Amino acid sequence: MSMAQSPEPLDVDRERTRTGMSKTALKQGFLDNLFYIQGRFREVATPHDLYMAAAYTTRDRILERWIKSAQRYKTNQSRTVCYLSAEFLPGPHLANNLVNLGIVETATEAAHELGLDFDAIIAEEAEPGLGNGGLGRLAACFMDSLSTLQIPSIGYGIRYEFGIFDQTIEDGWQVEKSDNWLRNGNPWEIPRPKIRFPVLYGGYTEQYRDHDGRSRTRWVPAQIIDGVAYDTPILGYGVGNVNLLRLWKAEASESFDFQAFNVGDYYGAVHAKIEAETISKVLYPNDEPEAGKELRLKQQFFFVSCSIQDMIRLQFNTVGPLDSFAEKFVIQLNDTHPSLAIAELMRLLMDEHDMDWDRAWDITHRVFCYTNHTLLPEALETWSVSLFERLLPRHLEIVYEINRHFLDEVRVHFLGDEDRVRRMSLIAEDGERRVRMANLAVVGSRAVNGVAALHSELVKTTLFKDFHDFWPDRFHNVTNGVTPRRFMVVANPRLSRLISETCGSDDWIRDLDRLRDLEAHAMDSGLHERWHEVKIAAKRDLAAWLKHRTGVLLDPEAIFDVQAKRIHEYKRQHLNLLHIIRCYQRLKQSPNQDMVPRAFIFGGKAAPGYFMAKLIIKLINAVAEVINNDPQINGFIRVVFMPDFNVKNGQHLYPAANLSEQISLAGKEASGTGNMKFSMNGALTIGTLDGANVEIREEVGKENFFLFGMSAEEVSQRQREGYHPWEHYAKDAELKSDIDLINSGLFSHGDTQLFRPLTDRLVNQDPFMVLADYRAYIACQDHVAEAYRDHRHWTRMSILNVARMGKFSSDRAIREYAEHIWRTEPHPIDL
Ligand code: GL7
Repeated sequence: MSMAQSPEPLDVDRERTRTGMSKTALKQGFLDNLFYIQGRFREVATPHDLYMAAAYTTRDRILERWIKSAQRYKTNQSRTVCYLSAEFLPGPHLANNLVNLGIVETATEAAHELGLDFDAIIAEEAEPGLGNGGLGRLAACFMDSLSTLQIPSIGYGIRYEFGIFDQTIEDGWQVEKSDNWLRNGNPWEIPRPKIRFPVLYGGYTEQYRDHDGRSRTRWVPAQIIDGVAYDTPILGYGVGNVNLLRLWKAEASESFDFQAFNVGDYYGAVHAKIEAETISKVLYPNDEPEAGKELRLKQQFFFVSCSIQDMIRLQFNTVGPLDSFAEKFVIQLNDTHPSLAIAELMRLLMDEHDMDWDRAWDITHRVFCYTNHTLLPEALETWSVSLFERLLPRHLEIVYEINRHFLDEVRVHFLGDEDRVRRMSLIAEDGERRVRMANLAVVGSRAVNGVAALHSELVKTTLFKDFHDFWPDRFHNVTNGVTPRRFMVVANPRLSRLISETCGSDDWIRDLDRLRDLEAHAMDSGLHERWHEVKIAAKRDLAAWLKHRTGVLLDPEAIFDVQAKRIHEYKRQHLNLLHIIRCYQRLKQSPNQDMVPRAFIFGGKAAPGYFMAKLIIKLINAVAEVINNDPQINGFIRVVFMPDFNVKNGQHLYPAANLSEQISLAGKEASGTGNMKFSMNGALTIGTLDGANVEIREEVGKENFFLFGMSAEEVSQRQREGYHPWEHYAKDAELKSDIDLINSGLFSHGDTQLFRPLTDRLVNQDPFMVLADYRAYIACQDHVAEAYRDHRHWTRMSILNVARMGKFSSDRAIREYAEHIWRTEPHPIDL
């Protein structure tokens, strides 16, 4: 046998044994971990013990690659991407790591031979819910792709002790339960008690002269808290590269504790400890910032300060002098939450490392890049100058100084345009003076990007128009993507197998454009049948899951019409509801009509303080209760709210959807990523021309996408002309009767007031123009129903949707960042 030929199976087996990947090695590893780490033997092990043993066995196999990666990156002095994000939503690690290690089958067989239920073991893992939604999940997808593309990187964030709340539904209302995800231990993280940095708060600054007689600034803080690193390995798919997710936990600074102990103030020391630890205690559960929350600002500075100090440490450990910091590192700011990093790097370079302003600024503005994720004005972060000054007095001085230099440039460039200067300033002066974090992020970064083509265009023409006039080359677009490992291979193994068989290889998992190979089979009736079977099987699984958790029984033959995302008025779950009420009224008026059965499925959390979003959840459940129990409807339409939508539960949803609801008001959803996850799993989209929907439609073909509603341009025109929702209400008899039915008390046991805040808002203000798009939406939904009747045609559209989703892999997004923004290279680690 020549060397070029593939080795014989025996060699594969020997190789797998050597690397610990053989079935025998996995079984032995599992039993050892059960014994030596969990202290259990098979007969008395709890499901959680079994999960822990499986997780450690998997982690053991990642560690060798991790150490190799770290060594290699160090000797190469590799340029490293530091992804700073207040949120990471990785989802359960075990199944994903098995996929990326390429040992799903071996592990399943090993478990089987040990008499274990492997699915149950995988289901045991808690969701690490360290994020709210799209933004945090994007960070996790990017970490997966960075490793898969072999790009050295570190994800920096906060190790929240309590992540996003668990949602339960009680009497139709959302009830929040705290998420104690660390309760049973976290086998994936490695604490690094020696990687610890002091984080300073409060106090004052003073001037002094250094030994060369130069005037310097010293910050005398009022409080010092330590950040301790906790590392989670992030393994790439089918490669040796393992990158680092480094999350910081807040602890009382030892020096401070000792001080208190020394003066005998035991209780004071305990108090300081408790207060310190609150900083990483809990994730703010809002997808937009809550004004003025001091703890939130403390959190942001906490992780940013630790991360920058860590990078400086790494710079000294590898390359040496700080002058090449911007060559060694690129820092990507995931939204404005970490944008204090700009001021913190300036401070450290000047106050701790003796640099003058110009040198420090030269490094700083070359190292940072910033991604904007929203145009919603209420989501743009600002901090009151007084709070900022109280917490970060030195940083306020630095922000002022950045602003002074910057506004001087603006004045020279736009002579006499003081209005523009006022708009571009880092400080808003109208009313209470506030620091504009988005302006800080743009000024401090060499590249700014939006997250979908339309969004990036709007960033340039609306939100940052003044900045784009000034620095046109600074602005980019990188359309979001999602990882096919998590959202296809892990979530939908049946479909993944079918795709691999049809395409003759599983190369699509690392090169999603290869899904195009499916197109050649889009008319193949054999494939149609199997495609349909795969979808039905996923629908049966979801139906069983939902029956168990909600008691509602869905018919797997019905259209599974799914809207799963945060509950927000701009996403317009209430538009979906109006269509459901329309279907209901039609069926009541002519019970014998030939309607295509539908299961309407919702999922999503509402921010705990967002009254209208919570009322929408209540209305969904109230409508569900009436419709599901109406004997005349007889299950023809069903409505169900999936409680606690998160990464883990979403994995049941994406494979089972026929129709994906992406119905936000055009111009409001920056990108969306759920739209991609559904379409990759063969759902067709009903959607507006918003966010990445625009590009999804371009890719899959307009004939395979259900489009409705106003464009972003039409929306702004209507708003300029003056929008009067009550005219729609008055003129459209069906719309009126749908809204009136809500007001009648039918869905609220006769209470005609319960949903009034919602219906009044629609009829009188309707900021997200639900009523303006109602007619078009209903008409489009009728098309959907007609299209679903033709099974062959629908299946063909479904296949083509999957075949043409290549663009929406996060691998493509990361490649674009690497090439156009970061200028980073792959550093492969040999297996
Ligand atoms: C978001 C956007 O709303 C969403 O459209 C986008 O897909 C996501 C990732 O870029 O970022 N912005 C934001 O603040 N949240 C998002 O999900 C919470």
